[in-house]
Amino acid sequence: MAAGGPALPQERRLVTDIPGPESRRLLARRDRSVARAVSHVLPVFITVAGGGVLVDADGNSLIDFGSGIAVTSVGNSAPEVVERVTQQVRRFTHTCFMVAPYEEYVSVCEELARLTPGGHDKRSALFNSGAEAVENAVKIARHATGRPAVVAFDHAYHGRTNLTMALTAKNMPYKHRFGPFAGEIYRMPMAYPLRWPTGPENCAEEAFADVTELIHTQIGEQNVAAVIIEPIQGEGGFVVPPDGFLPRLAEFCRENGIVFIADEIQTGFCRTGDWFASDHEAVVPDLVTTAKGIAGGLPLAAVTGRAVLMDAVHVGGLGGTYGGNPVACAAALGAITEMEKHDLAGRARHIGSVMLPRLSDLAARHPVIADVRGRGAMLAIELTVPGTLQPAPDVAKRIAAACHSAGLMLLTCGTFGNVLRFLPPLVIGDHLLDEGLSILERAVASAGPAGPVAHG
Ligand code: PLZ
Repeated sequence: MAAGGPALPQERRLVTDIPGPESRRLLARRDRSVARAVSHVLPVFITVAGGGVLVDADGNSLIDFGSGIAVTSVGNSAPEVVERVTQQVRRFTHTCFMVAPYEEYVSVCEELARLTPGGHDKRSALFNSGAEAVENAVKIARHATGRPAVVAFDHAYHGRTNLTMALTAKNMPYKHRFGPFAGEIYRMPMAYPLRWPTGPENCAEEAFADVTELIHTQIGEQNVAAVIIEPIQGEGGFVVPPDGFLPRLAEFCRENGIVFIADEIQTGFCRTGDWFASDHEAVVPDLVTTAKGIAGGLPLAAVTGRAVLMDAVHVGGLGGTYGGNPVACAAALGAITEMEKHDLAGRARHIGSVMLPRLSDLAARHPVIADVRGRGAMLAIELTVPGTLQPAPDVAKRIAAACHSAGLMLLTCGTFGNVLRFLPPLVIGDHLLDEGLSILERAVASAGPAGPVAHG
């Protein structure tokens, strides 16, 4: 059995079409047994992965610019993760922390207290998925404040469960015909520099003024339990709010007894070049939700926050059968060790410094690229009909398809489906970054013009 991890040859290698015959055979099996609603970016079946590559059932080795949606930041099957998970699986796999506790859960909560923003007294509770963490953050905020309303933003993504669908902004594919949705969710304009009506230079100031006025007139500050925001929006298009917006929002929450929740599920654990994206402007959220990168690919999520808020909830009020599963906790402790040992926050900044100039050059040559944005190893380009803000999702789809055929795993995102995002594992080698960027450059050059109908 071939082993993954960093020892896997770090090379792009195409030996068949993408997808190849073996993947196509598995896809036919998939079609007969798996719900079609669960879809794929690229239907190649993976057999082994590590470092910056994914190897498929036909023996193709793809460059990974997706990290399984910002999860395998430490690389697939990272040595410390494999080691600790293996040991833990041999010792015991489950007790349920609510039945009988174990040290690994406590250690993860200690690490979360140490690494998340702010030096205040913190507590954490562990869950299985990002959506579950968000749900619980809202439960905690409502319980602690005794208030009902929750404020979320345009272009937000917080999950696919009922409450988190209500928080998520985009209809297709996340919400369409899945309602009715949870109540007391209020949506506010997002500080989106490229699309701010009076220009990016006014965005921070005016967005903050709009949000606070809408909260005042439509909800009433004293009715708001929480404001939840992704410090850099993920699925909604890698929207980076302008400097000043997040600190002012956090301050407004503090002044009005509103719990400020940073959803760091996609941005957290070194992805943006800091431990957390909130660190960039020294924002200290009251509650932080984490998942994805926390555990090197095993399912684990957390809510971490001020002890007074977290411990406001009655004993037994939070939990779940699998939350903080010991194997997932062992993986998290291994992943955090990898991040510190290899300074992966530094690696994320390095990746940004390699990719940003190349992307900016590309944008200068191709007016279909309206914006280059992001931080660290969370980067994106937004595509529009040249000279306009009209989204060009058709061009994004063609570029992604060309990259896929050339052996580069690439994801799209955005409310309008017109953003190409780059989320390589933080351990990816510079030669693969370089090769991936060259593939992207060729795909952009041959993508052709934006079509007349641009919405999807
Ligand atoms: N909050 C900021 O990015 C997950 C979604 C993929 P779960 N993003 C990937 C898809 O199409 O389902 C995400 C996120 C932010 C919450 C979540 C939800 O995390 O672990 O997918 O539930």
